[in-house]
Amino acid sequence: MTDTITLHGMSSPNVTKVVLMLEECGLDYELRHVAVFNQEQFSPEFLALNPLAKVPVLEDPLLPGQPLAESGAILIWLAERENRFLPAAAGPRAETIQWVMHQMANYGPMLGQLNHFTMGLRQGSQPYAEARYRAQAARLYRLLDQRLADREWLAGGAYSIADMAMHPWAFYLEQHQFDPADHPALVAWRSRIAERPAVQRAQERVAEAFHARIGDTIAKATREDYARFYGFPGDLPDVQLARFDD
Ligand SMILES: N[C@@H](CCC(=O)N[C@@H](CS)C(=O)NCC(=O)O)C(=O)O
Repeated sequence: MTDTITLHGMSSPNVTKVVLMLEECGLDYELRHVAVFNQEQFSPEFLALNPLAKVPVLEDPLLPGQPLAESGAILIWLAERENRFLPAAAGPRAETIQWVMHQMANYGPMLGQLNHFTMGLRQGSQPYAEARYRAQAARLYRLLDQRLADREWLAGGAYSIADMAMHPWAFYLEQHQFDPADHPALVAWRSRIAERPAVQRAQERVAEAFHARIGDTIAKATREDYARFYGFPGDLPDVQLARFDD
């Protein structure tokens, strides 16, 4: 462990949300790329940091010997460490944590599954799964838009870790083929956040540390790498991966 904070990650929303917070707090940190498409998350060194083999993981000199996984827990830790972006008063604090949990329990898993069934696999190859997660995503995008219709920020009356947790996920709206015109409050909130200097700095750091590398790791990934990434013990079952289509 070094004297600075180290964030292990890749260019994904769960990692980006932590970089947003590190930048908002003006902390010194190092970003370390983990090649998840090449099984690096299963190396003994990384498994010692997170036995579930997922990024992000934060190593913080203020938590010696205690690498922290789970992006929501990391955001709450940093908010408490810095005493920022998580209101102190009981009601606003509970509301903010509620929306962090909401993102972690609903938006991350459901939108993540929709990504899996629409972006990784050959288009249209899993119609039931695609319809199931598209319906879930529709509910979640609708809720976000309704929530933001009469407030500037998601919770607690101020910009907070709830907004940071949700913001990187909200960019899937168009990729998931929902119409931004049907979600005007969501889109306005997304732009408000994107204008923050800390958000722009975070995006530069993520691009510099991770974006350039992810293309290489995907290009190198074998069927075995994908099987491991998707959690299958042997080779992939008979699914149609867009990446290996001829
Ligand atoms: N609930 C976790 C999810 C973390 C997660 O899904 N990480 C993905 C990248 S965004 C990962 O590391 N995948 C590699 C794998 O599953 O092998 C969090 O929010 O931190």
